[in-house]
Amino acid sequence: MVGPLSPTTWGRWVLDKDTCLVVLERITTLCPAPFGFYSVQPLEYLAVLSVSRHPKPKFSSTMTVGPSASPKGVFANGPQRRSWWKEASVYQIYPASFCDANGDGFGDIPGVVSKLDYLKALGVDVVWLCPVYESPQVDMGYDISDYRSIHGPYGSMDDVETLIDGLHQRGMKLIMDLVVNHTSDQHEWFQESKSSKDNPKREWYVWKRPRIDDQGNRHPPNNWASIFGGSAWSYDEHTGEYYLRLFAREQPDLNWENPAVVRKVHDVMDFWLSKGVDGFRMDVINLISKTPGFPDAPITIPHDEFQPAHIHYAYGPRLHEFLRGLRRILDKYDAFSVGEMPWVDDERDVIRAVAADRMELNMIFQMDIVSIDYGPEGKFSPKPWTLPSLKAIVEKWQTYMYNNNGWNALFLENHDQSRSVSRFTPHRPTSRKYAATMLATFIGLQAGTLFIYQGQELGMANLPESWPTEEYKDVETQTLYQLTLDKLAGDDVAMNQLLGEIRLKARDHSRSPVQWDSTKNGGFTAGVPWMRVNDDYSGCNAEQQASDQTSVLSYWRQVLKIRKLYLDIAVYGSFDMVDREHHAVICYRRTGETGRATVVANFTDHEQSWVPPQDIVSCLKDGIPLLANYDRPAQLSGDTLLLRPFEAFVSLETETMARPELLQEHKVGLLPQVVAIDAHSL
Ligand SMILES: [Ca+2]
Repeated sequence: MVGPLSPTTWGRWVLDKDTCLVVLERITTLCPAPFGFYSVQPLEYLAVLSVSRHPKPKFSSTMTVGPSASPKGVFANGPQRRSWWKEASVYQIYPASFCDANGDGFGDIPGVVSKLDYLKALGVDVVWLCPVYESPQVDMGYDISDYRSIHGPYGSMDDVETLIDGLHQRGMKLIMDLVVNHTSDQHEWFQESKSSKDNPKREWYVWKRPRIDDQGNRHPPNNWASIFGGSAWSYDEHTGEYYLRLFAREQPDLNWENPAVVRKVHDVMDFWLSKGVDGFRMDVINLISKTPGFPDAPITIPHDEFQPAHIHYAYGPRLHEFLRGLRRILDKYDAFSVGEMPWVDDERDVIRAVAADRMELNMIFQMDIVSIDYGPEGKFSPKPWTLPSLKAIVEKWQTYMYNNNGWNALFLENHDQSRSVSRFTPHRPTSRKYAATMLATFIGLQAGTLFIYQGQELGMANLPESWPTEEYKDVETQTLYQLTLDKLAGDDVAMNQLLGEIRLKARDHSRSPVQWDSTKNGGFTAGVPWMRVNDDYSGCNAEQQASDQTSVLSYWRQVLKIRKLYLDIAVYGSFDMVDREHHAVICYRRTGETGRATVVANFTDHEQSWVPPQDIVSCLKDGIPLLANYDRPAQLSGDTLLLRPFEAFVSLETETMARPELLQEHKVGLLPQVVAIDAHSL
């Protein structure tokens, strides 16, 4: 049927009575098919043709994938399907550090309620609230002991209902965390499960008999390592068996092979969705299906008793079935889902979970950007990164999702990452707002659903270098520091390197309290904050920035408005990277049916000369400036663009350019509206 392609290029056939779905795993040549020849670039992957068996076959669905795939390729993509969650901007709240309403030093839900007008003014559509459920807080709320009640210090169920109502009254939505790979060991389900081998809930968790060696010694049932170190199994003396826990011993894994567990998870989702919650961020959702039989993991660390076992749980055999089950519940409410899927690196595996036709997740958090500086030994080993490598990641996911009817979640920060302005730019205090607004431009004009983490909209930075390690509260940071101190005592060079990495990447940086005003503790609490407020709060806080048209906060408001005003371009448009190689300047274009935006950003703290391609030059000459972080336009000298430190702007060509009356119709006033920042303060 398809001439010179060898049988190995045919991935698999899926047949039903009417159609024959052919999946080509890899195409490296001109590809003849019953409908003519298709020019496919070398090393493009995975073309899916749906071919009717009727006499006049035609395409019903096509995809091209791969590093060289182009939106203008032969398999043209149809228009992007529109959905409210694609057009939404999401604001993530880490409740302990957001706002403390009762003065006990911990943020709480009434604190969130008190800031709803602030969030509305920012222009976000959705609030994602990290776990606030009943929990012993072994893992900051990701160990839930009751899915239907609220952790006391955060507030009450009434407070959650007030929050939902307050958001809905303002036209915003709420998504909550769904943590269902595991529960807390204090959950009543686990308490019952461990009470005896014949308890009805025994099979709600994964219990296995010990492995006994030739000398009669007891061992865990297999060699899987816990993600937190040591064995993935904990022994229960009372019943003489081990239970599986991929994370802490206090976080037993639920047994998704048991239909009763799946039903209970669906019930929990129904409970919250019927209360008015609009969707979920799903914690480590790819781990819910494990290889049956729990075989040993391959030995990749020869001297360790326990081995990384991602191969047996990161992409298990029933994952897609389980995700479709979750989706059926979400669809009853037109609700939203974003999945966390660690250790799934292959884009083909990702698309199987997020492509629109798959009816699984809406999108996942893909981690390539936020692990760009992970060294050979992980997060806290150093690795210099380059702008071309960042551009390659951006281009890969932007074009891949566009071409495959998938969707990106755009983010530079969250509760597990440090502050982006400190991590990705070499800014000084005087240039911070340029750097922060440059990053807002870089991420904010890409295709996908935009996620902003609390304080990012203020350009909040990492903790001061002068702070001692005792100010770092995160168990990850403290454990690593103490272990390394024990191991490397006296090796000042190695310890200083570690400290440098902690100051750059520790999770503590994003967990310091939000800086609301210049009063004591940045207005976060009237009491003693659980974690020290960053020293810079008097110069970097929401109150001051709200009334300053040149602030980082004002700039973010503009970015969010532009996404709304130019949905066709900024949300649904195609993506083209312009100059892949330039070491300092990033330029990309977004093209929709009504126009095109060109985004330019200087990632460095000094001036750059850049010679753009000719069509970019004409766009810069003729386009209207939609957004810029300097008050005067970048200078074009001949064909060379001169960019100031961290300069970023967006230039727009659209059919409405010559028709100001159309611009008048926009809800937020005339464009272009350029945010002016005083260049002399650099
Ligand atoms: Ca409180």
